[in-house]
Amino acid sequence: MKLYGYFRSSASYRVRIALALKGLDYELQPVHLRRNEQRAPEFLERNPQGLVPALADGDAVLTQSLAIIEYLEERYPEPPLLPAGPADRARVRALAQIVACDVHPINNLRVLQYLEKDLGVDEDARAAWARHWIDGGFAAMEAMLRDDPRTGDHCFGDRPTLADVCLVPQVFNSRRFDLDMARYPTLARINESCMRLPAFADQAPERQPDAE
Ligand SMILES: N[C@@H](CCC(=O)N[C@@H](CS)C(=O)NCC(=O)O)C(=O)O
Repeated sequence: MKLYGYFRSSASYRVRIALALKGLDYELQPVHLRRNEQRAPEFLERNPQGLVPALADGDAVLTQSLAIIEYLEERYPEPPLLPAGPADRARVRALAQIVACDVHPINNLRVLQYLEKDLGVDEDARAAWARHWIDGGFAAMEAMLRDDPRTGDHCFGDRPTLADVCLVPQVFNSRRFDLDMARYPTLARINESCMRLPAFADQAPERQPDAE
């Protein structure tokens, strides 16, 4: 497999964690977002959306981090990243989608660049924008997780799931906007539990070969 990604991309970080949790080997092909390599014709042939990550597996080129991770889950079921029961699986997916569908898309590079270049929004206001939308998602996750008996060392029980795979990169991303994690003690605790595992810690952006 070949992963097209960027060290600081949180969607790429999700896929790196999933690959690591499943113990899968792959080749990393960096796509430098600040140099706009995601918009180069050869990358657009792989992903017409011009976004990382993309995962090539044989002739298939997969895009969208959650679709990629679900593909890995189906192809390499062990260890599972989703619990067994349908309602539990829906809960884990819901937590993951708060980050992946409702928080991250309004804070990614192209959105922040649009705010800056097209709408003239200054740096402080862009950071306030990001904090506002991350806070909305994190506050909801905190409320869902805080007193729920299904919460353990991780978002669901004591083993990492898709929800943790999405949470940790978003926590990393939030530091760039000076978000105060003390407001979300359960999320902060789960993030620490995850970062004690090599599959999460080794995939941190600063540890990637393309890190600057
Ligand atoms: N929903 C997509 C989001 C992908 C995405 O936004 N990727 C960002 C990096 S985290 C990107 O490639 N940004 C390039 C740009 O904004 O130009 C996924 O989960 O894969």
